[in-house]
Amino acid sequence: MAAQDFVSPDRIRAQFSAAMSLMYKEEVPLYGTLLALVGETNRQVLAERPEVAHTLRQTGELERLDQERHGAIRVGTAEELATLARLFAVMGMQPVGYYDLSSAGVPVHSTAFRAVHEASLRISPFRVFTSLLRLELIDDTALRELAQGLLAQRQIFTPAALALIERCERDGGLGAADAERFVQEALHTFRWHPEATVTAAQYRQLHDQHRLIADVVAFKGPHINHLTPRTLDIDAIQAGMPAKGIAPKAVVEGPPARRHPILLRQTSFKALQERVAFVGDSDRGSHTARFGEIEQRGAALTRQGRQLYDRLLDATRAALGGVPAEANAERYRTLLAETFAAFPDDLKQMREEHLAYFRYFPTERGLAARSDPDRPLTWGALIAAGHVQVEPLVYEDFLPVSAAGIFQSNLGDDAQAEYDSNANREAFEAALQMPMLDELALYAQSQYRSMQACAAALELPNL
Ligand code: OOG
Ligand code: NI
Repeated sequence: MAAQDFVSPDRIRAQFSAAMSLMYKEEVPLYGTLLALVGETNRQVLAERPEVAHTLRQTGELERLDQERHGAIRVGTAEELATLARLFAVMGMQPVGYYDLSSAGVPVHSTAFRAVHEASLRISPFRVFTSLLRLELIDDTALRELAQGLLAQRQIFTPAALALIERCERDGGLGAADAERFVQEALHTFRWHPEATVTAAQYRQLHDQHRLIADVVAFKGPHINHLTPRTLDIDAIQAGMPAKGIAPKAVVEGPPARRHPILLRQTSFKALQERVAFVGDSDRGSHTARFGEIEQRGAALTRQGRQLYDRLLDATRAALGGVPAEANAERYRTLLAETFAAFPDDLKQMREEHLAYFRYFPTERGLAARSDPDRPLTWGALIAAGHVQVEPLVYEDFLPVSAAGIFQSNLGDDAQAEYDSNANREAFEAALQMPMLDELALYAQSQYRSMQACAAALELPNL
């Protein structure tokens, strides 16, 4: 097949994301309710705040907003992770960033598979937060061996999915029929299976060590555990959930509400009790696997910006003297707002102090002034004169403290195990069999391309 007959990986990803959403809607009816609430809220924000609509139109985020989702899965072995990386590569998704969650009592480390170029993100920003269970953190040898044995026996990919991954790697792409088949076959890996691979007694053993271990080890595959839509107003969602019969977690993770949102704010609702059939049991048991999450995305921060964010978040938690929960939620919100007053909430300042990444767009006035010999010649002056407009570059990744909070709110209080912080990026990369990309480098490249394009449009090649 000639290269021009291949479906672009971006299109395959868009198809997969839509198919996943459809599947999840059937599996988790509350997800449909959540999507309706998010859609309603987004329409309201766009109607009431034309400046938000303008920005999203400018950056191309408006078209992607309704489709925008991230999912999360947890796998058990290096081989599963490496094959997943190949599966995601068919859809143009690469591993970005490393997240160590062991310090937060969750025995996993993770990466995010996503598209990396702004043109691809515009077609489909679909991302999957992917965690690898760290069996080496389980000190009970017998239990570790039970888990390893169970994982060694399972095959989480269908034979047809594996064949299509190989074909894509060999030929350099997939034709339309193969791409469609690939989407259907890949979907099976993420499906919920109500039949466990263990007896009720084994499940209990795994569960008692850590609920997450049972979730990864006792089932046929890495069921998608949430699929998160993007809202333009997470505070409205948090407030509106109870009226729709959805109970949100106590606090919104991430930065406080701001005029110019930064990074990522997230909230979630409690996991569902699922019916499960254990091996050799006529009785059915239950397991909590899937939950709901909603997020609001803001500006990607530079290294300095991120350091400031991390410092302010640490300071907030130190002042709170504990983990945010139901009982101290109000105080946490107050402290968060007070502490983050130190983070500039003004685009000009955020740009001049190199706190965030931006996109640069030529304005009508800038284009009209191309032949004017007296026009401004620096970015700052061009922006001040209205020849260039800047918009924050949207954050496409995740936050480790938030992720830990999301994990924990769904694992329950009995699951708060203690692990020493032991980030092991090398081990994760070895399992993945490819390097993780550095998200800051990706944002910097994207910003650079936008400046180049803007300078070219203004016929100012030396900017
Ligand atoms: C992943 C939790 C992290 C996020 O949005 O930060 C996450 C999981 O529970 O498997 O999805
Ligand atoms: Ni999530």
